[in-house]
Amino acid sequence: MAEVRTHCPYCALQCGTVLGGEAGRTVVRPDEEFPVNQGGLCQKGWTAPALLGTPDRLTRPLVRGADGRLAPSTWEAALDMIAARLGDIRAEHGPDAVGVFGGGGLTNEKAYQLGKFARVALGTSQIDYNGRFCMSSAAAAGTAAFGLDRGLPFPVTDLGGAEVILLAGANPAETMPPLMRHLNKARLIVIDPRRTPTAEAAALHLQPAPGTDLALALGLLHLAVVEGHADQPFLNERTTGFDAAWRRAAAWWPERVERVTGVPVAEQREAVRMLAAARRAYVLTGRGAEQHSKGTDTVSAFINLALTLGLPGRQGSGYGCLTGQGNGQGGREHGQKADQLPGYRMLTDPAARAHVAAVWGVEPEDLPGPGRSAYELLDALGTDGGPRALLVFGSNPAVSAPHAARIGDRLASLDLLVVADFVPSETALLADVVLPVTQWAEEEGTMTNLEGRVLRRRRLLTPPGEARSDLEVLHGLAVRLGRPAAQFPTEPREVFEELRRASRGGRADYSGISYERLDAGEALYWPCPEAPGGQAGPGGPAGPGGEDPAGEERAPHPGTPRLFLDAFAHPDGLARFAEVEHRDSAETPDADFPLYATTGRVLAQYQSGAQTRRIPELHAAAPEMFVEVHPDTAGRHGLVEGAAARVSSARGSTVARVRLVGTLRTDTVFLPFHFAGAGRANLITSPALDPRSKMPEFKVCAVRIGPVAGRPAEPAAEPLTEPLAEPLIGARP
Ligand SMILES: Nc1nc2c(c(=O)[nH]1)N[C@H]1C(S)=C(S)[C@@H](COP(=O)(O)OP(=O)(O)OC[C@H]3O[C@@H](n4cnc5c(=O)[nH]c(N)nc54)[C@H](O)[C@@H]3O)O[C@H]1N2
Ligand SMILES: Nc1nc2c(c(=O)[nH]1)N[C@H]1C(S)=C(S)[C@@H](COP(=O)(O)OP(=O)(O)OC[C@H]3O[C@@H](n4cnc5c(=O)[nH]c(N)nc54)[C@H](O)[C@@H]3O)O[C@H]1N2
Ligand code: SF4
Ligand SMILES: [Mo]
Repeated sequence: MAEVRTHCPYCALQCGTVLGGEAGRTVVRPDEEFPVNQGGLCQKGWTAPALLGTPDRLTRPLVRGADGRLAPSTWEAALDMIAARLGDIRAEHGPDAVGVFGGGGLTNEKAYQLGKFARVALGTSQIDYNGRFCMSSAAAAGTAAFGLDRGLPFPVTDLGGAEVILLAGANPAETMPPLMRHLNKARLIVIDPRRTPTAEAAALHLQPAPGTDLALALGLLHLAVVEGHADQPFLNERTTGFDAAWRRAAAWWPERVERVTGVPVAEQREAVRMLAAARRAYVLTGRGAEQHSKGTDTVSAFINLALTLGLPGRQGSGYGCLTGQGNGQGGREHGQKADQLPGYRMLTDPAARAHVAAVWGVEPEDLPGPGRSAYELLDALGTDGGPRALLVFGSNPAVSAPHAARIGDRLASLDLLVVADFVPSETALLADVVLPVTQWAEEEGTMTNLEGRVLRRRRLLTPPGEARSDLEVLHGLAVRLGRPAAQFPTEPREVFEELRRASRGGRADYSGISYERLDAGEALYWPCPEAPGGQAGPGGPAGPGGEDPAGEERAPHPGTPRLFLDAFAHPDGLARFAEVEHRDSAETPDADFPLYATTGRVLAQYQSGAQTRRIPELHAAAPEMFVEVHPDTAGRHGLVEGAAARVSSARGSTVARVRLVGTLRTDTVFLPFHFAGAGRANLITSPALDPRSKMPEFKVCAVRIGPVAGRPAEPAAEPLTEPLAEPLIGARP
């Protein structure tokens, strides 16, 4: 039986798998040798092959006809039609009238090519991607503190050597189960308003009100200093800016923190004592701390705490962000972000523009400037001055964007919506043209996991029907838009070779990484410049590199598993404290909307659910929208276990089945965001954005909750929400 070593198609852990069998009978098992999952897989990984042959898999292009229905078409007709309409829209409204929305699940090659396609073939500045909704706050704070943003600047296996790990707003027991093998060796401190399975596994669970982590982190820093745990030699030698940060934290004495967060003083003290007493400790953040209108400052406050204790830049300790999507790390390095060029370069940097323009064979002045961030882009669709056409690759914003009803209206107002996907996602169902693409097991490429290690995705199967790879789609469109065929290759390896050159000398330098080295089994973490070993300081990004004539004789650069051990990546080598202050969430409970709502994930569903809702075993495990409510709160609002509830915010409402959870805060309800239609959590979420990262406030809005009108306050018998959207071939909703 043919077998390939590859990786799970879902989250950033990118568990190693061995895939075998043939179309219709593909089987997966964990790769025992891959150190991240060490033979483990979660339920989603085990069942991933089921999506390859899902009954409503897209295998032919679909074009919406004059009757308003999507109907099968040919690739020629579909691509010709898109190119012609894009041409008209550009001629009438200019190049920025076309927008592109990418995804953190795309391979490095696709993410790179998508950014190049937008800037070179479309000439538009209007490109961003769903990673903006994911780890952008951590990226902004990490870059500011360390000069470089690699989610974990150390291998995952290092976590197994820690004595204490603080998890702020992360629930890996459900979102990355195999990671718990490493985490469980330490005593965990979990900060989460809910008593999650991760919190159950913790030595200490701090349960703040949603949106108050910034005050809590300031308070922990306060205690660390007044109780004498500041690492003074480390502060002097390796950091700058402590005094300004301390001036803020000095005012956050424990009783004040308890008043704002609800976390008792004794628990704050215990957390600081545990961290300070550990010889090796980590502070890790997840979306719970990051998806706020103050997400960047909140992460900065946790980094301040880690720096005060002297954790970052030391082997066996540190700060990290648990990046989420399969290629959430690589997806933010190669230029699909509004302000970025490949190699994690900035679009506003003249040297970066000159370097990348030379690789692309264009003039630097022809590269557009930075565009709108993800929510701002979606919010501007079809408005005066906003894009009139949108191409979506690897996202389902009709379900996953905040204030989803508004975004649904914006998508519907476009002159042209094109969605490339392998399933009829809720966004695809709104499109004028749907392009069927290949899935993980049918394609080659690379992914960069949450530790910055570059991995090979390998092909086992031939694509079904007429499905094409995203690279082929971009090629077909670029050629029709008048670009030379050779400028948009369709072979992933060829694209990667170009990506290497484009990233050379950038912050995320991949120039020393090749398919050959990866296929030979090397574990390569960026930066990995083409210069031989020792040319790039392990503490910082590679220099211009790659041109050392002696390089050929010496061993190639080994990559950089651990960053910052000698120096942080700022020019002076010092880490920077951030002067941050607590502020309220954009919305706090009031008389009309007396409760906090927060949102997140369950084990059996992935993201917008477009993939996992189609897998019978996962659907059975998590079939419909629910809302977690404390029994006292439910009682006050006329709800019982299993009843149909309406949860309403200032923007709209969603329908969910009540789950009584005695360990939840009484002022908070929780909703997963994996469900579609009337059960979308994002019908209620707030589009307030972080001013720096432009991260939406997915984790806090103010709501009221009650029985669905006309229904008795008793357990509802029938399913509340449809698992899948309307039949594919149908009128535009
Ligand atoms: N099963 C599953 N796994 C996944 C995914 C999935 O969709 N499903 N998605 C992947 C992706 S893209 C990502 S980004 C990661 C996300 O991984 P996580 O960050 O672990 O996931 P979330 O459930 O979004 O948020 C984590 C926790 O934050 C808590 N929280 C809510 N509000 C607050 C707050 O104000 N403060 C604090 N401290 N905590 C708060 C929630 O109760 C939740 O338990 O998961 C990845 N893995
Ligand atoms: N309320 C609330 N909303 C949230 C969050 C939250 O915690 N709460 N979390 C946010 C976060 S962290 C994230 S990451 C986003 C994710 O939200 P989305 O961006 O909607 O993520 P997915 O559901 O993974 O959508 C990916 C889509 O692309 C398709 N796809 C997958 N791989 C490929 C590919 O290689 N090529 C192409 N063309 N298509 C592909 C899939 O079938 C799917 O339809 O949601 C955000 N929204
Ligand atoms: S933890 Fe993530 S990568 Fe591993 S099997 Fe589950 S979804 Fe796949
Ligand atoms: Mo994410």
